[in-house]
Amino acid sequence: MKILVLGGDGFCGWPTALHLSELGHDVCILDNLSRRKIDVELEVQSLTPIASLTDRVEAWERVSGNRISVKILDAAKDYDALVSHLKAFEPDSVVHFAEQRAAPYSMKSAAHKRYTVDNNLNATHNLLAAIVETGRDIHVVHLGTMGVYGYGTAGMQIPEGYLTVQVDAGENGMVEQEILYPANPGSIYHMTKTQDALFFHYYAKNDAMRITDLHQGIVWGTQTPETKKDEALFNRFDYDGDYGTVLNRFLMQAAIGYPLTVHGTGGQTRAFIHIQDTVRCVELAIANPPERGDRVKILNQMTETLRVRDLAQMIADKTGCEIDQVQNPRNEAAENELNVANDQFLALGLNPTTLDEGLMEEVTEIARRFADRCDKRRIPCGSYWTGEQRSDRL
Ligand code: NAD
Ligand code: USQ
Repeated sequence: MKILVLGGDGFCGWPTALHLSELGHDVCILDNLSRRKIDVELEVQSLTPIASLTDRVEAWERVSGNRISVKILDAAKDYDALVSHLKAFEPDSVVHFAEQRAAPYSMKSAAHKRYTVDNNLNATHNLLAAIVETGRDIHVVHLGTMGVYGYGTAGMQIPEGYLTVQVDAGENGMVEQEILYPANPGSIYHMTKTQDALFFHYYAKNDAMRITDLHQGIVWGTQTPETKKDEALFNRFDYDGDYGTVLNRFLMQAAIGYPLTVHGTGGQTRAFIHIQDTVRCVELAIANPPERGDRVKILNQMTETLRVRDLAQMIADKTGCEIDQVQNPRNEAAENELNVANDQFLALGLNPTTLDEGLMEEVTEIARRFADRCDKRRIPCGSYWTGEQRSDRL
């Protein structure tokens, strides 16, 4: 199959591109390298040294014999070039990772909010409009987020995208409808994903486009069997206060003896998935597309839920690292319960990788090995959700 991976230079996109290439697909990476430029803006680097995209694909060809082609292009801005590339490469599927994905980065300032909205909504909408313009039947697999459902306590199991509701229609009695689960974003970044969902709903309905939206939890880990094959294939590892996600941050903090930065009481419960399962889920989603004319196929891409303070305690017990309860810079529920359905991926054959000692060890090993690359000044979160929180801090 021919597969175009938008955002294929990023944390999830790179190991996915390698995995799809390993399976024998003809893969092309499309990326504007914006994530590397944001590292320069934030004066931080991936904890793992990462090779340039050119060196990455050359190393992959050397170790696997498979060629991955590269197209440097801004999907949010270069619409005509995007159409031309879709016409030239003729993909069967497009995997769409190409968005600004950090909630704290999206909340740093008005400029960051506007950039995140412009980039994410235009990248997604340009892709959909461009596919219609090519006239080809291309399956779109988009990486969405569990955060579209919101992080309150739902009091029920979170379904996979759709909710059956009953409305009292007066003299017409009770009316039953299936609706998209009500959007409840917790940051500007998460809001862009809820808007993406409406674009998908519309294009599936109007143009019979085949679309799969993967509502993914927080990804942890760094290596996959393919990225381990050569140092030039190593995946990025974000640890800073904007892009580092909670579990990888804690593993890195433990490795360098930095007290684990639990926000508030740490009562936030979140969904998690290991990077090896991310790439496997994308493989399964590509192999099982919806039919033309079907509604958007939505799958919850997560394997376990954990509370932040339990996560911190687990890592502290294992490493002896201290826990520091810091003021929460985010505007989010201090405590929440979370119960998520993920039956579809399990039925398709996903065998979940859970947070076991071996894997944690592996990540900690990576963190220890590259500890000298860590700039401790970049660990605290300096992005506040509200002006009040910012001034409390000053
Ligand atoms: P990332 O920032 O590491 O990768 C995104 C890639 O897309 C980067 O290489 C970037 O340069 C590229 N990109 C961004 N805007 C672009 C544009 N306009 N044109 C072309 N390329 C562009 O992020 P990631 O962690 O790999 O996340 C990928 C996707 O998965 C995101 O959409 C994110 O919302 C979703 N996701 C990630 C996680 C996680 O924990 N990392 C969890 C759930 C969902
Ligand atoms: N947190 C801490 N300490 C830290 C960092 C985070 O307690 O040092 C807390 C946060 O306050 C939050 C939770 O941990 O309650 C998760 O934060 P996170 O940064 O790990 O994850 P989040 O901002 O939700 O975003 C990440 C990805 C995003 C993806 C999302 C999936 O960056 O792209 O969409 O996870 S989900 O959370 O399921 O919506």
